[in-house]
Amino acid sequence: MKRKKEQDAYTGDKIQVLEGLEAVRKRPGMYIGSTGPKGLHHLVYEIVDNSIDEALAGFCDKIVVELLPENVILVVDNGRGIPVDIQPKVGISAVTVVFTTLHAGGKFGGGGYKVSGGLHGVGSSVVNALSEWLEVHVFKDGKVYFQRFNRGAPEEDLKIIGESKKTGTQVAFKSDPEIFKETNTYDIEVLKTRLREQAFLNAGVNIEIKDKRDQHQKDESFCYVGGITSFVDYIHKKRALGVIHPQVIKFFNKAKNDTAEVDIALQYNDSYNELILSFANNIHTTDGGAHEDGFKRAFTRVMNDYARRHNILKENDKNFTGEDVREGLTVIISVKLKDAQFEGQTKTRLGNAEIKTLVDSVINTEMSAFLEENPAVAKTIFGKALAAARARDAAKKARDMIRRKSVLESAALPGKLADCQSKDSELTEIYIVEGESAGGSAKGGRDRKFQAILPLWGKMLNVEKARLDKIYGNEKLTPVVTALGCGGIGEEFDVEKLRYGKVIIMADADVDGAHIRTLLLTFFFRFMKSLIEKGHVYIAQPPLYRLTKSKKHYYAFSDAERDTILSKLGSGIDIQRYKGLGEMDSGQLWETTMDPETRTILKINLEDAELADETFTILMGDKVEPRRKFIEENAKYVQNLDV
Ligand code: TSJ
Repeated sequence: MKRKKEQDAYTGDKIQVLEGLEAVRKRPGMYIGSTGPKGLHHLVYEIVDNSIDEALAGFCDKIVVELLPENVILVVDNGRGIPVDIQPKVGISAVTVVFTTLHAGGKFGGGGYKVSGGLHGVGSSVVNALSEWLEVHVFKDGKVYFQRFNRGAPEEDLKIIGESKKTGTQVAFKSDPEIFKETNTYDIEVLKTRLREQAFLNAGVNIEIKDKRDQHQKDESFCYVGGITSFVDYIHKKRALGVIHPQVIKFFNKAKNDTAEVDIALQYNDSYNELILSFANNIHTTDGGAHEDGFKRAFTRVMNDYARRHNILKENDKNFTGEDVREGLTVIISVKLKDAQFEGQTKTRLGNAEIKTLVDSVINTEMSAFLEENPAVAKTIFGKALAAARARDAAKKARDMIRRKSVLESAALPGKLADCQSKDSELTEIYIVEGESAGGSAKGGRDRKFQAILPLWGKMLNVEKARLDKIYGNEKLTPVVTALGCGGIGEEFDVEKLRYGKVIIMADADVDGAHIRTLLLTFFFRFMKSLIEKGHVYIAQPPLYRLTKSKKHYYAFSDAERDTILSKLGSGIDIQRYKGLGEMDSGQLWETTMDPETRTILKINLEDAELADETFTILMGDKVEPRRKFIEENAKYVQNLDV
């Protein structure tokens, strides 16, 4: 029996060793998710994560990330420097092992939990395997060590190339064009967002980013002594949300055996949305998991307990729901734990059930204590929760009424909808069109086999201020809900029932059009999120100009394009500027904007929609100053300021 066991273990080890960097180059997607821009950015995070680990170990407080010309990335830290000594087992330097062995990361660290590790936690050898070249400098023991790799293979052994008093690690790499579709798609804003987030999650670490490709980009450095407290602050300021109590509330708890810790910061604002951002080992767990579930459960219980004890909820009142007590709440949950288990398709859900207990106990003791010690804040918070509970009640009544009504009317499709003939949602599209006259042109121009038209008009309601009940009752958006056929909004929305494969928003290229686009995207983002997640939402791109020369028409979709066409055609040309969709006749609208053969439509992803949500909050919020600032900053992008 014993012999057999040993044999099995041996076989297991062997398999691991055999899996070399060649496997990474053969199936890069398995290791970094994709070979598109996401994967490219992922390389940077993998390298930076190593420096963050060094910072968390207490040996480094400064990390610099540079984007260099030719798509080269440079990361430098002032830590101890990767160990250079020869590993007895393999007879090569630890540096070489780090860059040539899969999953070598963290092997040299002493105890504790290795916290970072990117989406897939694959480490620096994967970056090396996927780089045309990679160079590492280690500053250590008064010397400068250097090694260069080509597509993962060392050019020479690690060697000493000079002397230096400083310590640290410097890695430069150029992603391999044989692997990545494009290697020039580094987006400084994407990198900044991620590095800023990492600076929030690792309080006190200074992360600097420099874009050396572009003279005009100013360097930025992120360092937050307040950690996730500053994160909550930042979110509220950035979204121009007013807070309803002055201080961010912060909790911290550590497991007795030191295998896990929980960090939570929260604050209420005067909006009706909840925002929970959760992280496990510095990885954004967009699908939540044990830490988030634990928080929600404990938070709801603590809030109800307090409300009962203080007679905020009377004997006959029902308990608050989780949503009631989280309305307007922004929460950051950051847990660090040994052997984090990431689940789900995208590995963005934390599995470790044991973390629930830790989250539970910190909320139980500290949130209760906070409420007892801060009765004025408690009063404000529970005022909000009570309002939310009442609104929920009203929403339910409104919903029931609509259901009853729709049964009576046999769930009729909206009267304004010009439906298409096909019922095959793989092929069909619905155009949501602003304005009655544009709706007319679209109905005339469409291909009725697969294109449906739903015109909307009139002033829209303010989604930000309205709760579910108002949305249900609103005559402008109800037709959208019914036409899509997904059974409602929020929890009732079932994307599987969607009647059209593409939902295309078609609005004018002016301020009002931008407003309606923002509003619809915000509506989808908040109440039909999976519609966006599944990639069903698009923006139509109508032309801005029509140029006519000798009875031939040319359409321009931007000022630049207009100028190009002008310079090609020469002079006495007629230029028509389209102020609105309604100015185009059916034929023109089909030809320029609706014909799948010639049109351009813009696919909306979750980030786009989130941005719309933020814009919306600014545009609709009570605060005049951020709105004025937003309009000023964006005035130059707005084509047609008819104010
Ligand atoms: F992984 C990597 F090579 F890509 C990389 C590692 C890239 C960058 C930019 C930095 C680092 C890195 C590694 N910075 N700091 C460290 N530290 C260690 O590897 C280290 C140093 C000393 C000891 C020790 O026990 O003495 C242990 C470790 C893990």
